[in-house]
Amino acid sequence: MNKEINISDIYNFQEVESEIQSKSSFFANIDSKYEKFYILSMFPYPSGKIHMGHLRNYTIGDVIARYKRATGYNVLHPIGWDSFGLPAENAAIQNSINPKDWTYSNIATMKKQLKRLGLSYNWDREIITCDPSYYIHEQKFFLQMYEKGIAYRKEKEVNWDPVDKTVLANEQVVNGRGWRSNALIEKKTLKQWFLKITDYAEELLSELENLHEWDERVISMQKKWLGCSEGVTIEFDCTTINYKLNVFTTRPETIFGASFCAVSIDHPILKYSTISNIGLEDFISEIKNDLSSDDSTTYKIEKESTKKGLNIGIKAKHPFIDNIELPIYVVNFVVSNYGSGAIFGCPAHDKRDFEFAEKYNLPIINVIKEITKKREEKVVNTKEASGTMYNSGFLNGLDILSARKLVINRIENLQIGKYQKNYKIHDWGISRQRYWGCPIPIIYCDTCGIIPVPYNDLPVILPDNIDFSIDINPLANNQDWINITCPTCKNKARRETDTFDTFFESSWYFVAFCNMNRDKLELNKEECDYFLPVDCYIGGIEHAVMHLLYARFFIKVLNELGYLNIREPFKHLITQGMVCHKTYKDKNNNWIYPEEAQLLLASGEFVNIGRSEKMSKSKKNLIDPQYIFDKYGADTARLFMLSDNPTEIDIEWSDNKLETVWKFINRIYRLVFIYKEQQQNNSNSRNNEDVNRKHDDIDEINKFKKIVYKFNLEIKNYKFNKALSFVHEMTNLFYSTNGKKIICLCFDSFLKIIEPFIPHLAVHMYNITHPDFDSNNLNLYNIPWPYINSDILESNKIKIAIQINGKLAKVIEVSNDIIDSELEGLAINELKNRLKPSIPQIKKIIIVPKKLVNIVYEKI
Ligand code: ANZ
Ligand code: ZN
Repeated sequence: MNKEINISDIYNFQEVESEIQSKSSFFANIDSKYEKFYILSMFPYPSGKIHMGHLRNYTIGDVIARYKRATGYNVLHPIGWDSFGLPAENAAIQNSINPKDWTYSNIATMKKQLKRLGLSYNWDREIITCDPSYYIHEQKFFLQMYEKGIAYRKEKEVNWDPVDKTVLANEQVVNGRGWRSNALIEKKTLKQWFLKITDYAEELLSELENLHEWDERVISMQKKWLGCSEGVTIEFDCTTINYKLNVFTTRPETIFGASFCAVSIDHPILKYSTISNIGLEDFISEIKNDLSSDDSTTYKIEKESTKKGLNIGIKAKHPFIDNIELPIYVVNFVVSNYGSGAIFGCPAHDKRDFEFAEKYNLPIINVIKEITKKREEKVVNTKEASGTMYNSGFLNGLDILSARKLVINRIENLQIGKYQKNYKIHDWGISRQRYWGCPIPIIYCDTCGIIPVPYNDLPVILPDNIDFSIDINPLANNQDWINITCPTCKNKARRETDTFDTFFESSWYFVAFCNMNRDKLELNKEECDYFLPVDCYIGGIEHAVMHLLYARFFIKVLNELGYLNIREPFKHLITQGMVCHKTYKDKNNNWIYPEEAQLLLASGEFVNIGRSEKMSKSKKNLIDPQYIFDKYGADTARLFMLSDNPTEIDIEWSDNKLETVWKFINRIYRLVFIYKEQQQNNSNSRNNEDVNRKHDDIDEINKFKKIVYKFNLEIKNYKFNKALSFVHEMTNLFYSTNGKKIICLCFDSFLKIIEPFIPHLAVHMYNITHPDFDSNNLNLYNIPWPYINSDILESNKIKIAIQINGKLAKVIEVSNDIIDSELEGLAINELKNRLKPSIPQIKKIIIVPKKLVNIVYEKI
């Protein structure tokens, strides 16, 4: 098939991109001949339009998907919509639209934008979580969890968001405020549904050790959130009453330094308090007051709030020293839902206890000779440090860890306590008093109690006819929907009106993608077994605890319910950096958009140009990605997102950079002219090839191969910015005098290499240079990936200096051909070894070729 292609001087991205997009679709089906690869970017909330963060996230995912496809994998690359949640409901209230209509119309807009980007999604697997064919499954999971005791209902004091009028999980309360509304959170007692994530705390913690391909920051945040402490309970006999006060401590070796005991404001011992009831009540309400205006959801008051206490008139006998009696206080820094809600205080070795003891004139007894004590430190936190015990009876002379072991032993032998592991994580409260969510499939009957909706009656569909004019959850107000006959006794009964926390949907959506038979109640086990786990998952670090922890928990449960063979959902986790932009304020100190700032500046008005921050609606430092697609096209947008920085590091938006990328795209595009010219020359000279020319060619071909070899190493590790620097080198080679001769021999490989990054241009250039290319089937599947053997490298060695924050750390000897990411890897290892066990936040890595690598970091 011969065709005439119009080759313009400037790449006509509009025409080319839309043609190629209309002719490409991507499917994934079980095929045991191929190894599968499941690549997933965290699915979007359909807020209205694609923002820069999406663009970066999906570009990274798509490059990986295309690269894996090009290297022979059967790639699953799905997309869907996390479409339940509050914004739809708020929009409904403000603009009187139905949340469903709002959501679906946003989905339509955003889908168009995603298609415009040329993302190689398996659109046939698209899911929308607010669709009953999706949530029917999670209603079933919930009922099965209920049968197994993993889901339970309990009256509990919960975090109440007075603005969004709903309960929030602890994870959704940040510094005492609602994560969405920013309202001060109140405490309320409500009957709520919970999932027993605490039963899985131990596995959630221990399995972190095996997630070698996860961002270490996420691992450390999850560890912190799970909050495992090993310690011991100790019973203190009380003096005046027959009561054993049970305390929890992680530092039992400091017991000889104990000078008081303290309990939380709702501890049962307070019943026996000998002080006046009024005094006690006043104190407790004072503390409660402080708490509600404070961060009441963290487990301990770690903030620098003043320590307050009240002596309750009862004393506790020291378990190891005769005749020593410790006063018991009710205090504001011991919480009821951790350990046993009671402690012994050791002021010499705990900061909070120290402050308390100073205020209330309690003895401060030092029991550890600290080797590394700094002179100015009053309190020595010796948990990890070294030291020797003194003032400590049978523990004298021992180091801290041996003392800890010995005292635990003694406590257990005397049967006054037990070794105990505590986790800080609480069960996951999943009830939300909101309309736009998945209905909890439960019925309440006055006679029969809690009755699960029978499986045959699933899904419980969210009703459409709702009234938003009343200021409560409109479901609770919808009598038609609420009233139902009890499936057991056939009397009148009522439906549960709470809906699931929307994290319920996102905890398993990646499983739903492996399920093409949408309308059935059964998941497709064969597809789940073939495609899961997700091989590479990409999203922002802000999901480190909630989503990523809930999803891990959910998969363990689905495994136990027999749906899945896996117990961990995500093999490799990439946490991409943010897209940042300068911020602007006008003379009245209001945030303004970049365009407004330009206009003001042009007319000589005052604009306060602030530092670059994550693009956000509130600070108005946004650029609409649509602007890039319209002006430069999808390939430029993609390349911009990948060029500058590694995926984990923030990128800075700039028009100039975008312009540079656009120029580079055109420089690549114009290689077709060189190609055509050389093709012509070659066919003219075919009959009189001379030997010298051949040698020249081999030299140049080897140059090309060497670049490809290095490129391959980078792309294999998803170091896209580095890989792209080799695409620059290849392009330069083709423009150089001798390179021009070999362009025809290397061009197909070159196009194959650039396809994952700039798929439209790659296919278009192939189309131009191959007159017999089937223009109905525009892909490069027939070109093999250019794998190059390492013999191509030189064996010469060079010396490279590793610097850390600009200071020389080490000199190493490496191959002359070492690639940047290998060098970075060596520098990062060096840094981590030095900082162990803390984890560095790497700010940047600077490489001076053949000389040095400088790694700049901050401790986190
Ligand atoms: C005596 C002691 C001596 C303690 C010492 C610390 C240092 P982590 O490690 O975070 O688990 N604690 C126990 N239960 C508490 C509660 N309900 N509210 C507030 N604080 C509580 O913290 C464990 C330590 O926190 C325990 O060890 C206890 O104080 C305190 F030099 O016991 B320790
Ligand atoms: Zn009944």
